[in-house]
Amino acid sequence: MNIPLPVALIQALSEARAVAVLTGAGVSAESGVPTFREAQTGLWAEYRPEDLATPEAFHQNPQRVWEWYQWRRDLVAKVGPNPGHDALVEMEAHITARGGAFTLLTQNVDGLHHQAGSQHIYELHGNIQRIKCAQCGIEAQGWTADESPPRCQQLGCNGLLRPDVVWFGESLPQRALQAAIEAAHACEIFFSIGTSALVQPAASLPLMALESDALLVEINPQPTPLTPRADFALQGASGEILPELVERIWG
Ligand code: BV8
Ligand code: ZN
Repeated sequence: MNIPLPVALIQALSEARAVAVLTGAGVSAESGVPTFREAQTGLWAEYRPEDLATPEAFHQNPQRVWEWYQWRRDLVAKVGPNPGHDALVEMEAHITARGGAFTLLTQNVDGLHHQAGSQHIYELHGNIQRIKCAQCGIEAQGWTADESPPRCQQLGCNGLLRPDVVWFGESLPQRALQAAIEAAHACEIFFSIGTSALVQPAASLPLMALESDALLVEINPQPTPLTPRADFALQGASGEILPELVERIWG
């Protein structure tokens, strides 16, 4: 790995009592999950994710949206966590072992942080593996695949099932957002990893951390609107930088 790790960052992370981490699709890229904004492939190539991940798209063409998520669920089911996910599990273990606070705020809906073993996670945009009814909101435990999308089996409902993710124009889960805001204000170091820092309100969390005098660390191969604000902008892949950072501190 040829990205130099600033000594000041190593020092600060060795002593930090409270760390918050915001992750985006880039953290799952090295697992083989396409990032949210990179061009889609195959039969979805003609669609932009932002146009499919909306209530309007689902209302207008429930089958197309259901099948896009089914394609993503099948893809995610075939992959696993990468060294970047694993390094975050290790970082959390070391920081909590010394009595510190570690909070993982993810925009990702693929569940890979859970799979890797991270503990203190808030899924700001939901989870693609969870299915709920668009009508009564109840989580579906199973469904018959004869319809696309399948129908809710709650007595008398028969609503359309949908992924339990936050679509554009929908509010984030209140408890997760509240916890994220608190963690951003309470932390000494805030990591923004693998996110284009475009989607609100998640993209405001690093700014809240800066307002509370936290050190801001960005890990991303491309510059983002956040890069100029970062105390440490590490330009590279999370699957390379995070293991190196953990190795340097906790060896
Ligand atoms: C809301 C779930 C309102 C679905 C997603 C204020 C200002 C402007 C706009 C708004 C605003 N407030 C609200 C809006 C509208 C909108 C918004 O933010 N629009 C933006 C685009 C301008 N926000 C909303 O609608 C939110 N809702 O605020 O509701 C409201 C308020 C009150 C009452 C009612 C309503 C809801 C936002 C959530 C949308 N859902 N996902 C699904 O996944 O299908 S967001 C979607 O984008 C994904 O969750 C994704 O995680 C997220 C962010 O994208 P990134 O993770 O950053 O992914 P991206 O591809 O963009 O970038 C990847 C990065 O990784 C790149 O930089 C790349 O270089 C890097 N990378 C690549 N490889 C690697 C890597 N990094 C590290 N290592 C590597 N190897
Ligand atoms: Zn229902």
